[in-house]
Amino acid sequence: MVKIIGRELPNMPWEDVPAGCTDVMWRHSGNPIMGWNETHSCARVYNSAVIPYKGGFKGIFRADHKDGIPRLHVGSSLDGLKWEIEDKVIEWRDEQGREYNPGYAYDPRLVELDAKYYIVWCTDFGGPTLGLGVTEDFEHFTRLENVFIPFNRNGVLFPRKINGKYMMLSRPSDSGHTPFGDIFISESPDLTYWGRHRRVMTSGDTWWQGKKIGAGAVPIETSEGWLLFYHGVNGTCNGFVYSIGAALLDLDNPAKVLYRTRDYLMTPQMPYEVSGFVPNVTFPCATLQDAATGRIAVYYGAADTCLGVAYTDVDRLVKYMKDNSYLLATDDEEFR
Ligand code: BMA
Repeated sequence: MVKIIGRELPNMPWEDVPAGCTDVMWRHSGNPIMGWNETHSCARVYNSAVIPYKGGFKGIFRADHKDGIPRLHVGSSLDGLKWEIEDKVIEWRDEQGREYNPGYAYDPRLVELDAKYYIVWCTDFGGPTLGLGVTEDFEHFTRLENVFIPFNRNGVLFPRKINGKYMMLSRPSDSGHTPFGDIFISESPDLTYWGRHRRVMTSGDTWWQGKKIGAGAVPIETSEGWLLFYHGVNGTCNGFVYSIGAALLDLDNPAKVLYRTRDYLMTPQMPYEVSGFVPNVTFPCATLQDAATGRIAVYYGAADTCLGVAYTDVDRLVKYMKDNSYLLATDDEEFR
């Protein structure tokens, strides 16, 4: 049995695999769990991150406002499915106490690390790059140093130090819609200075992830390696299609890919995934998981319009990955 290494979370959202479903991941029957006009200022809530907090759940939500600009909001939930989103935008202060409000902020990831909650998001820094901030109570938010210079997106922090270093996955990009992109890893002694960059995974070969890839949710520590949900992008004549895949990274050296899904786990298929503000997008940003049962709930943005949940269990998924893995030549050691 493959085990999740971490806490038990008996109150996380869950539904058993539907009768007759042969897929490794299946959608929540009540999808989407949120979308248009959740609050007065939030036009659409989608690519967002959630975490267990004091017996319930907190989230950092990407909401595009009616001026079209994406911003970050706090949300709370008792069951991980019904959420109260705050209408006011997160107000950052830097470490000197000065106010900081990025021109735009999107695609947050959220991780508990050293008993604090860290947020990585795509921020305005004269071009998109990774912002980093921390909170202890989801009321006061401290902005830390930006992680990288532009252009970079899809920053995901590991939930613990590895060999004494903080580790972050990221996806160097361009200033626009980026028709390329691989997943890299960088390490830091202090969350300020980042280096020893390695390329972890490349796009290419299998069509669903042939254009670019990007880390999705915070990696889940398992007995077999770090389980990473990521997005893979295909370029069609009508634009990009964002699907969801998974990889298993070495526990001590997560620059090393052990297994990687040859086929996508999920691709835009449901009406709320294939139609919306940006059609054909499934974009994972967070998971909840229960170490006792191996249950995993994946939170993903759909069509840049709404938020969905999908389920899998770790034993079933890792077995599937081992049987259906497809490593690219460029995932090999010499390129790291
Ligand atoms: C990416 C990001 C995501 C978005 C996706 C599809 O570049 O901007 O926020 O979901 O494009 O539009």
